[in-house]
Amino acid sequence: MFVDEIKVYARSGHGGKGAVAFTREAYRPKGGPSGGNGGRGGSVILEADHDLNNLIGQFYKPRLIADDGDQGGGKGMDGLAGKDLIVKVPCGTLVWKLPAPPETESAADTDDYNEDVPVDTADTTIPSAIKQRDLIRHSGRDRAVEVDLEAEEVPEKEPKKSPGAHGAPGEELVADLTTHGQQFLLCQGGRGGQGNRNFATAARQTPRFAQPGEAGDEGSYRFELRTIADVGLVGYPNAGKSTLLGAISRARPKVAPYPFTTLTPQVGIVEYPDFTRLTVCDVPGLIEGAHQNVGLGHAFLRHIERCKVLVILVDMAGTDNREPWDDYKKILNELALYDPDLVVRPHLVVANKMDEPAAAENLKKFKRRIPRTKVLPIAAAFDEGIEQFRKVIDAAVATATAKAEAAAAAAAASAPVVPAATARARDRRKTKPAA
Ligand SMILES: Nc1nc2c(ncn2[C@@H]2O[C@H](COP(=O)(O)OP(=O)(O)OP(=O)(O)O)[C@@H](O)[C@H]2O)c(=O)[nH]1
Ligand SMILES: [Mg+2]
Repeated sequence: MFVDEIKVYARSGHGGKGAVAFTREAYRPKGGPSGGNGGRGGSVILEADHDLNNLIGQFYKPRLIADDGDQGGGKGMDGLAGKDLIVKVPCGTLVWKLPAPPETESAADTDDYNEDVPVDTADTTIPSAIKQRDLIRHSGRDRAVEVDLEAEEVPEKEPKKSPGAHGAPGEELVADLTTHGQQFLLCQGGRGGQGNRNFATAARQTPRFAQPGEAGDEGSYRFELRTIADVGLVGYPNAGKSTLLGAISRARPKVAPYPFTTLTPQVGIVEYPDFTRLTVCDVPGLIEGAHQNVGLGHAFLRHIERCKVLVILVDMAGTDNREPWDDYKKILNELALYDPDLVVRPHLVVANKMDEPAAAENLKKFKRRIPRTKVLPIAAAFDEGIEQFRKVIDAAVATATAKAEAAAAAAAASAPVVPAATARARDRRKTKPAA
């Protein structure tokens, strides 16, 4: 099972309470306060791990609860700290904090409501075949209200939508774990309380109180995996994406002549003679209306969001009477509807199935209809054009990386830099009292 999105509840440990204790031993009848401190609660920590490729671990354990700290003891003994809970997640996991649920109506409020409508004096009745009967009935403290289901409006079920590139409304992005070993403190453990020996003073030699421990953090989160790959393969189902991935890497995704063969993203590694590597991600096919959840919907597009280069693979043979130029436009449209940023991302157009008789004619028509787009013709199933494809994606990724680095350097250069000496002088001026 492939899990790339999961909601979890996380809670760190409660701090242990401080102890109230006094030393009594031979030759020290009034040894003074000796209550130890409570231990701190364990924290919930997320750690990125490159050996994982999906969030299945959290599917089976969606409640991430760390240990509480132990309470302090006598003789100055501090309580044991709660053990931190380290949760491994795949590299590329985004952590969204979900909004807190609205407060539910308390029992007291419900009682008030019932007081307003005294049960015994309620004169609302509905006719029945035998006799008039109460609309509101009760047995002991439990009361039931009869509801006319026909009159009630049943809200229409909305189709489940993916939260999109920027999360669902109300969600806040709190972490993005991209590199192996990177950690994020999701919930900080509560502090332990101080024991009474900390409160002894010359004037108060027998403090009979101690601090309680503090509660830890808690909250609901959504973990979302966005695969980290250099190149993303997108296209209609059956265009030959998996065949192409198998031809350029050692990945062996399932290939079959029916749509939606690939149900989960597949990542392959392309190796070059100079020992450089590229990661290529094949996502399930897209069709028109994917933004309305048609087919497998937009759910898997999150896996190509981080790709430096996109490859739009078009079935140039026009299988099932489809028109390649239409497929291309529809794919661009679906990408734009998911995230407009994806369309301006560098993308290559690759024409597959060029071994088929109709492909050459279709390619000519494609170039006529979409003139300014360069198309690379290949036949993935027969290894034709594969070597050139490997070179083209290598060059495109190198260009995209260089551009991104230049943009980052320009952004860093345009940020105002205050020399250290100037900053120190400014701070001195700020703190210096006026003469
Ligand atoms: N003639 C020909 N057939 C091809 C070529 N490449 C792929 N095919 C066939 O096209 C069919 C679909 O190939 P897949 O690689 O499964 O297509 P896909 O794009 O991964 O499809 P989904 O996983 O359903 O989205 C298979 O029967 C392949 O054998 C090609 O270059 N020429
Ligand atoms: Mg496939």
